[in-house]
Amino acid sequence: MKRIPIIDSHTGGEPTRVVLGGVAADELETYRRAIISEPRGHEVIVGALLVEPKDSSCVAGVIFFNNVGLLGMCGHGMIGLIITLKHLGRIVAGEHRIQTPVGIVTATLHDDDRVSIRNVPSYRKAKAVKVGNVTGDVAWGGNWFFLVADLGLDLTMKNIPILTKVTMLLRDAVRAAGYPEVDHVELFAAPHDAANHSRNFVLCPGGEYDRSPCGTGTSAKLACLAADEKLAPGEVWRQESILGSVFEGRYEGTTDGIISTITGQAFISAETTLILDPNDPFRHGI
Ligand code: PYC
Repeated sequence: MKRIPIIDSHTGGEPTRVVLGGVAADELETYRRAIISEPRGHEVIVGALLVEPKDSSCVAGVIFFNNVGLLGMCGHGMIGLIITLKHLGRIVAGEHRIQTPVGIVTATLHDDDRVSIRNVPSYRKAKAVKVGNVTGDVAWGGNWFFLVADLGLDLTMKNIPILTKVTMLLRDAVRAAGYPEVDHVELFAAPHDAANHSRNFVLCPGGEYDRSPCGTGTSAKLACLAADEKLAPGEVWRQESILGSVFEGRYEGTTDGIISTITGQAFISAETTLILDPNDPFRHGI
């Protein structure tokens, strides 16, 4: 029997599964789908494999992954990881550096358990890219996004099938238009709660939608707002998800783009061990 200890959490409704052991970084591809996909998981889960950091100033290293591959960074996942490390008694309130494959992220665990993550640098690569009759920006926030404002579709739960279909078509189109790196698509509309600035729908690489407002997507949005001079450094941007959960973002300017800080909250939802029975035909996931 293969045993993989995990802790599950969710950040604004979006799940994170932290893998505490049982899988080395070079074995991740072998076990990735067993950890994420049915029958032990669900396609929407983002995995976070804890690894030894190469940089000794970091409290941990992490490799994020999902049902189709690896993720450079993951905002909601980083918030979930920090709450998991607190749950394990490995960290207390304060600042903690975490090494990711795309750079070091500084996370602050606040006394009230909110978490702020100071993300890797974000920037807009291309403004007003036209795909058919849709125009959007291509930006990096730790992952690659195509960001489209006001497509005219209501960003509500009942529209999730059509929003998923449209964003998948947009992703194919923007890749064909010369941006093959784009694997997330983010639609924006007016917020439902007047306390917020915007509502989003985010298509993730494996075809699922982000239940949270998407940390890296919010960083990409801030990079576009900064480039358009629509948001000043230090000003707060409240991004609402399709569920109504909220991340608060702000940025500092740099010559290479922006450094964004995203604040949210995560909750532990399970602590268990996955078991892969060698006789189970679905031990590696469906
Ligand atoms: O919060 O950055 C994020 C994220 C990426 C994919 C799912 N969530």
